[in-house]
Amino acid sequence: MAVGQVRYSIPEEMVIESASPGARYSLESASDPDVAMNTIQTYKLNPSDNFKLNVDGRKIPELVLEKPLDREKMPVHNLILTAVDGGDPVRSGTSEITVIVLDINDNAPQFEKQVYETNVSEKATPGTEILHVKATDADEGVNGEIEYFFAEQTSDLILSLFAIESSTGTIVVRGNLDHETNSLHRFDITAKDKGNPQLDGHCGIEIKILDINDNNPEIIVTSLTSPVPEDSAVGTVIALISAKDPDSGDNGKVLLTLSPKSLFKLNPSLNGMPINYTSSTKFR
Ligand SMILES: [Ca+2]
Ligand SMILES: [Ca+2]
Ligand SMILES: [Ca+2]
Ligand SMILES: [Ca+2]
Repeated sequence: MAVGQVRYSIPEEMVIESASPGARYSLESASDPDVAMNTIQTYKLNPSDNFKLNVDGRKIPELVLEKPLDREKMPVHNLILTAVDGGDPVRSGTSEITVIVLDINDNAPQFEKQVYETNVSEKATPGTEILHVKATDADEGVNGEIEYFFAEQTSDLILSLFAIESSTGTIVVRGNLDHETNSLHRFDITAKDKGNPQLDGHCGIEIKILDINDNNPEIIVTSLTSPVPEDSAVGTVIALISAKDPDSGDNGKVLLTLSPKSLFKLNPSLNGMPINYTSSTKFR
């Protein structure tokens, strides 16, 4: 009885092509020099989820793919074909069949998170690393090699402010960030494998730009009575002023003060700060 080893390389199933179910792989028939009942009567295959055995009229066994192969689940299938003769005593021989499943690019890169969020100071300089994104791809070789890019349709503003290292997924500052102009940036990153055809995956990025106190307060005089008549009564409103500071929180709060020797007083008002003339001393 033949004892041998057979090796097959079969692509994992993708669509209705390559090794789709029903594909047949002819196995050399085992040879048995005996004749009649003593020659090979049956073949058996050890249990397999993906293959079954078919023996045609000429008693040539063939391996039939019953279920798609998935290299990512099982890259190698070891099958044992047993040939049994009809003699007495029964004799049998086995062939080891090794099926190597060839990779097809059937997995898209997948990011570890759907959305990555982080904060960066508006004073961060170009080259500062902000964030790492990471995607994985279950395929083999180039089918599983990933590169990172900004998604198509990413705005010119984003492209001017941030950069991504395609091989590492590191996002760095590229331009000058400004909390006062944009305190939050949202964009998408695409991971592409190098298979043919190429598959891709996406994730979202949200970068908050943290404020620093980089703006001086500005005083705005909205109305002013000038000159002021010297007999103005104490309490006369002579100017409405306001102040603004585009920074956020305490960085944008403004405290207005007048020099202590001033003849004027600051009073809060709804729409600005009226300066009241409060001194009884007339001024010239
Ligand atoms: Ca694959
Ligand atoms: Ca892939
Ligand atoms: Ca400020
Ligand atoms: Ca600021």
